[in-house]
Amino acid sequence: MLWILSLFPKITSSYGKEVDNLFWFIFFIALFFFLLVQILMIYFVIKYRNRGEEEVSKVEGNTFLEIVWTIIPTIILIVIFFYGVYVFDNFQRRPPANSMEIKVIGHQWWWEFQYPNGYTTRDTLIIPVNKPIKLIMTSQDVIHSFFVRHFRIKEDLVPGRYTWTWFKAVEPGMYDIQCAEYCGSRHSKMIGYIKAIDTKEFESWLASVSKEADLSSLSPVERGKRISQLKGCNSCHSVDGSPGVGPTWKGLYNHEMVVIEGGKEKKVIADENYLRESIVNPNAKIVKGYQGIMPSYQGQLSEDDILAIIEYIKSLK
Ligand code: HEC
Ligand SMILES: [Cu+2]
Repeated sequence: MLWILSLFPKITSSYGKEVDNLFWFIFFIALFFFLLVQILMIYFVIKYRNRGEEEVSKVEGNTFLEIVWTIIPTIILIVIFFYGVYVFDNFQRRPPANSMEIKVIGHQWWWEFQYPNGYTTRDTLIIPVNKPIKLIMTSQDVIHSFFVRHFRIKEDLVPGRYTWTWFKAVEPGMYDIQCAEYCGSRHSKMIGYIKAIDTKEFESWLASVSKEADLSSLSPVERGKRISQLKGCNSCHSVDGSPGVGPTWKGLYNHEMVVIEGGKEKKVIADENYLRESIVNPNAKIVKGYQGIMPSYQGQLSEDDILAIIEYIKSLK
C-alpha cells in the first residue's frame, strides 16, 4: 500500500496545495458515491434475492427519486467544474510576469532544455528556487507529457505547436520528470530531473556555462562532440564500441561497412562522404543488421556542424 504515497510526494512548488485540494475534493465525492452505490447494490441483491416464490414483485418508477438523483449530481458536477476552473485559471495559467523562460523539446526518449543564453542541457533542468519558471514546450517527434509529481504539474508536448506550463520550486532538491504520454518502446526510460538550487549558485552556474554555449570558440572535434550531444545522436550511437540502436562510432571512420542500398548488399568505406550522406539522408544506405530508423538531419545541421561531427567521429579511433 505504501507505493500509493509515492504518487503524492511532499509538495515543493508554490501552487501544488491547491491542485491537491481539488484532487481530494473530487476523489472523496467519487469515493462516497462509489461506496453508496456498491453497498446499496449488495444489500438489495441479498434482500430481494429469489427465494423460490413463483410470483415476481413488480416495481414502478418513482418520479420524485429520479428528480432528486438527477438534480443532486448536476449540482455537484457544476461545483466541481467551477472549482476546477478556479484552480486552473488562478494558479495553473497565471505565470508571474518575472518568470524565467526555458524552452523544452521532447525527443524519443529524452528531454532537451534550452536556456535564454542558448545553453542546452539534456535530461536535467537546473533552476533557481523561489523563482517562477515558465516552460515553452514542443516535441521533435511524437506527443510526450511533462509530469513532475512534486510540483503537481503535467502538460503535453505536441509536435508542431507550443504548449506551456509554469511552476515555482520552493525547496532545493532533485525532482523527477516523467513522461506521462506513451511515446514508444523506451517511454518508461524517459526520465529527467529538475535540480532546484539556490539563486546564487544558479547564477554562477549559468555564468560558467555561458562560455561553453559559445560553440565557435571550441576546436572542431570538441564542437562536433557538443553538437552530437545536443542533437541526441548519443542516445542511439555509443562512442566506446558498445552496441546500441545504431552502430557505434568508435573506429567507424575508414572502416569497411556492409550496407543495404536499394535492396542489395554492398561494401562501402566509411569516409567523409559516406558519413555526410548517413547524416542528411540516413535511409540511402542502411548498415546491415540495423533498422532504418535514424531520422534525417537535413536542414537541422549546418554544413559546418556536419563537418564538426565528422571530425569528432574521425577522432574516435
Ligand atoms: C533514433 C536513433 C538514432 C539517432 C538519434 C541517430 N542515429 Fe545515426 N543511425 C541510427 C541507426 C539505426 C543507424 C544504422 C542504420 C542506417 O544506416 O540508417 C545509424 C547510422 C548512422 C551513421 C552510419 C553509421 C555506420 O556505422 O555506417 C552515421 C554516420 C550516423 N548514424 C550519424 C548520426 C548522427 C551524426 C546523429 C545525430 C545528429 C545520429 N546518427 C542520430 C540511429 C540513430
Ligand atoms: Cu515521451
